[in-house]
Amino acid sequence: MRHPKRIVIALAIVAAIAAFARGGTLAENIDPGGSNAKYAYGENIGWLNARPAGAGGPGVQVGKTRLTGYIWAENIGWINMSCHTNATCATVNYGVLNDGLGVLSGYAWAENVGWINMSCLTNNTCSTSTYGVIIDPWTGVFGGKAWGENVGWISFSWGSGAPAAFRVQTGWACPYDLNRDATVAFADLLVLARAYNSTPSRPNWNAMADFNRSGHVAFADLLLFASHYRQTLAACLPA
Ligand SMILES: [Ca+2]
Ligand SMILES: [Ca+2]
Repeated sequence: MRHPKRIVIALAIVAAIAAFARGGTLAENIDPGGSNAKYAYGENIGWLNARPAGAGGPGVQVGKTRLTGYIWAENIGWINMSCHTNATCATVNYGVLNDGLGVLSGYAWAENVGWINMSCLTNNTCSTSTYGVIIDPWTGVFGGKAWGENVGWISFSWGSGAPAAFRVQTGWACPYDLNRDATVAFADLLVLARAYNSTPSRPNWNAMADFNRSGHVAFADLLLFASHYRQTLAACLPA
């Protein structure tokens, strides 16, 4: 090679542009607690990371109407949640949709293995095989399975007792509806009041009421709660 330095620089520029294209306008919201809650598992393809490169990286952003961003799969490379991720919808219009309450549908695109269907709802095949990926709107924890046309099942289900490192969790959630009756109201305030001023070692500790994850149910949590008071679940969920 006559100009190895130029080649190295050119490759670095290409890599930087690619990184910008993937992460430039994205705002991933996976693993809000920083507990490695970012992994799904494919029966034939191993681990999938919904927050590659960590905070501010090209990972998945859950929004009220759609998902964008990328999952990195250790054995098959990038999986794009939507043509909106990289502004390619004019070429092929596809993407993973959110019904606003956490029920997903639509297709993701894996650069090396093709389409991944997030739900039988996408193509009206639920009478044949009932499956799909859902996000718990109160906790942001993913559940269920997706189907890859060439790779089979991809599981987001590790059960409620699974360690954080075996699930995908997003900050897209309404934790303030503590009793899960779909409204943020007085009954939820009573739950918060019971845990008020507690820390993890206290008998009245309730991690669900520590909205800002400070390790102390305190005034800051009450303020967060108040800012969502009397909202319905749908109104409480972030845009
Ligand atoms: Ca409630
Ligand atoms: Ca707190």
